[in-house]
Amino acid sequence: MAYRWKNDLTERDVTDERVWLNRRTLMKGAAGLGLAGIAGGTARAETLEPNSYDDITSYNNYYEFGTGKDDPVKYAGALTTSPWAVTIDGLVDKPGTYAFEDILGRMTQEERLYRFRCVEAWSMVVPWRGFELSDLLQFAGVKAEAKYVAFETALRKDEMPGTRYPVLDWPYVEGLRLDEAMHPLTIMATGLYGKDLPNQNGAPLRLVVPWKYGFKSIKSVVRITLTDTQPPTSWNKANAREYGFYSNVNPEVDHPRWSQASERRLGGGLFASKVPTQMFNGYAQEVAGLYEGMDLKANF
Ligand SMILES: Nc1nc2c(c(=O)[nH]1)N[C@H]1C(S)=C(S)[C@@H](COP(=O)(O)O)O[C@H]1N2
Ligand SMILES: [Mo]
Repeated sequence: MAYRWKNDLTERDVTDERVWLNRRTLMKGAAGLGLAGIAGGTARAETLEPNSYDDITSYNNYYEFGTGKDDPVKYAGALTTSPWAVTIDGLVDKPGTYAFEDILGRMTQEERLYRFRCVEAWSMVVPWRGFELSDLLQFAGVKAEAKYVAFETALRKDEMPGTRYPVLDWPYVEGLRLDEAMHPLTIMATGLYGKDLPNQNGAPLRLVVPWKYGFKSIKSVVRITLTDTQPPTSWNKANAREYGFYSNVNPEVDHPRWSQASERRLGGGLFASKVPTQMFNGYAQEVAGLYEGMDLKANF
């Protein structure tokens, strides 16, 4: 599928994008975020057009199945995703292990069209389906002492050939500050293009934090833990000099081995074009306030 960049954002473009957002999001957007922000309108106007289903499901990073971009599509089919349960523990009122279906039954699912920017400087636009992480955390009851949320991916050595090698310290773990986790843009995705997530994209349930580098969006989550200390994260453990805890998309802070000023927007196989990377991946209007007063070079 093709994509477009436009210098002028027309009313029609904005409306097109809003059809991916349900009324609930728009109401929240109107109340808390500003409609321009929710519609993806930033300093440089842009039309968000989703990558094709094929692009999104055939070029993946999921190291539990191998480090090649096509390893997940080849091997992730072996992952048993049903039954699935998520343990929610730590500083919550209702700790427990919840069946995936029981979680879904309590959540409101919606469509979200988000930019997705990998730290390797490629990007796509993905029409996710999911629910706000804040709704799940509210259901679990976050205790006043909680300051961070830790996430863990399933570890099944028999189903995940990549985990037989110490590429990362398995299981894959990630973390967010509580205010980042509670932000309305932060979702737990269960699908894309209106269908259940394919295994290579992190079935049945994965985090999506659109203003951070893709590796923060941890796949196939089995544990969510509320803590009062900053949790360890896989890529930071592997190489702290290259990958920080925050990992906000920032064109002004280069990765030690490559520039982050621009990215390759993938699309249609042959067509990938170089586009400037936006601060917070284009979501500055919504999230910059979370980092007010912080040195984003030191807290990369
Ligand atoms: N458990 C787990 N989660 C993961 C990864 C991984 O290797 N294992 N890769 C991360 C990286 S680097 C990226 S860019 C995205 C890729 O998501 P996608 O394959 O759906 O595009 O997943 C992230 N989540
Ligand atoms: Mo990534």
